Amino acid sequence: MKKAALDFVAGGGLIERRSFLRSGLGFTVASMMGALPVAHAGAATPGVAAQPSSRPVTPLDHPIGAQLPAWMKTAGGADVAYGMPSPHEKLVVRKAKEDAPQNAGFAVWHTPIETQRGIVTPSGLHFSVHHNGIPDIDPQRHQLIIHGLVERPLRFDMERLLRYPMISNIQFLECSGNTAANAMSPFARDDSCQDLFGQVSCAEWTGIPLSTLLREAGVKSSAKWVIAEGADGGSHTRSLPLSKLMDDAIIAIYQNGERLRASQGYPMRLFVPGWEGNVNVKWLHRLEVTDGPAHTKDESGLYSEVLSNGDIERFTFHMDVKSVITHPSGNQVLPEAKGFYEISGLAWSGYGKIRKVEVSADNGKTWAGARLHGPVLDKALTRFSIPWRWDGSSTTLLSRATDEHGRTQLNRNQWKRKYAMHSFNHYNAVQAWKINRNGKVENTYA
Ligand SMILES: Nc1nc2c(c(=O)[nH]1)N[C@H]1C(S)=C(S)[C@@H](COP(=O)(O)O)O[C@H]1N2
Ligand SMILES: [Mo]
Repeated sequence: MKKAALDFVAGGGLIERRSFLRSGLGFTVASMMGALPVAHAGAATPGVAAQPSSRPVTPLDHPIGAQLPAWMKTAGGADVAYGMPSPHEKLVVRKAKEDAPQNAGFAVWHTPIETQRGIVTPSGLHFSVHHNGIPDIDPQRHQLIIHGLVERPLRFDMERLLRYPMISNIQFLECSGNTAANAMSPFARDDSCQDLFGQVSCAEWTGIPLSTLLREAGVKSSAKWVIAEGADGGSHTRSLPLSKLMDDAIIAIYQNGERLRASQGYPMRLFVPGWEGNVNVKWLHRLEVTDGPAHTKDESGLYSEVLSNGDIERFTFHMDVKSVITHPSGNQVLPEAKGFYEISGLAWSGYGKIRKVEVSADNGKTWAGARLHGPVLDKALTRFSIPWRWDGSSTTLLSRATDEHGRTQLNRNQWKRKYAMHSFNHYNAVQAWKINRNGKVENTYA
């Protein structure tokens, strides 16, 4: 059959995904790859975006006799009580942020988002930020207290709390300092996606709607805010508007179907969908209902933004719309020029659902809509992808997300003009990855 021409939707080799998927046109991933077998992306470069090579199977390919691998000739090994990733995946791990003094109680660990597919972050790879280490809490002795401007102050132990009706949602969590290096560094650091974007994760969070407990306590009419305090050594404390907590916040007890990891706040945390990481108080033990914010140490200095005109934005809770191409991304190497690749990435918005993601393969001259993979959930990571034929020349890949409210991403120059020189929180500008002729992918400022 004669091959029809591929439909390109934008410059730089972006392919119309329906033309690619349509049967009968003769475009297979294999037909679009170069003639040479592709070196398989080994464990040394986890998550590299190359497709594996495929070629017709010959009789010689069938393993027979002595060629059978050892694992086909002997009984397998024993299983374990709690499953772990394959030892062959041992390079897929969280990474401690270099400039955080890990041993001083303040620690930041980044998720390797460029090794993930789908939208859910495995619990052991969830990013974490601890201002004062991980407390070793005995769940038998842990209590949650609700007091302040309420009719009936309440005290819950775990046993009582676990009897309440629970809800589950798949939602992202992002530190307001995620991608700060690209906001602050005058030159684009040659870092990986994990280094630059690893302070975002997405999990299924299960717990008790806070509205249930606050209603039971009977919130007084003068109440406007709630002070949430953690039981860690530094008593991490944030003030939150009562309206948001009544709306969709939960006391999270489960993460991806099992009890919270210690790193994520065992035995319970506040989960505030779409809002900056640090208000999601881990190891939660006290909620005080008040008529105003407390201006705690954790909110007055650390988590405010300075605008270029000198004004300061305080209580900037929402994480804004943002996206990043994870495949291919910084420090990866495309194994073959002039080949087919699937560009894939993640988009999210603290305001709601992602409506569209546009991708450019020619540094912003032209754009094409990527496919959003379902489910597209409220305040969750959303997977997008678009097929791409790289012609081997140096180019720059960009992604730009828009959410259901029409909020979209600024480019870096626009973002830098909006905020003061050293501002870095809530950085959500369009990310650019440079593709070098030798296949190396590099962080760049477009
Ligand atoms: N009690 C307590 N809660 C905390 C913190 C903390 O240090 N102590 N760190 C906050 C910050 S800055 C972030 S970004 C999120 C990170 O949540 P995670 O570690 O589960 O990813 O937790 C927040 N909640
Ligand atoms: Mo954070």
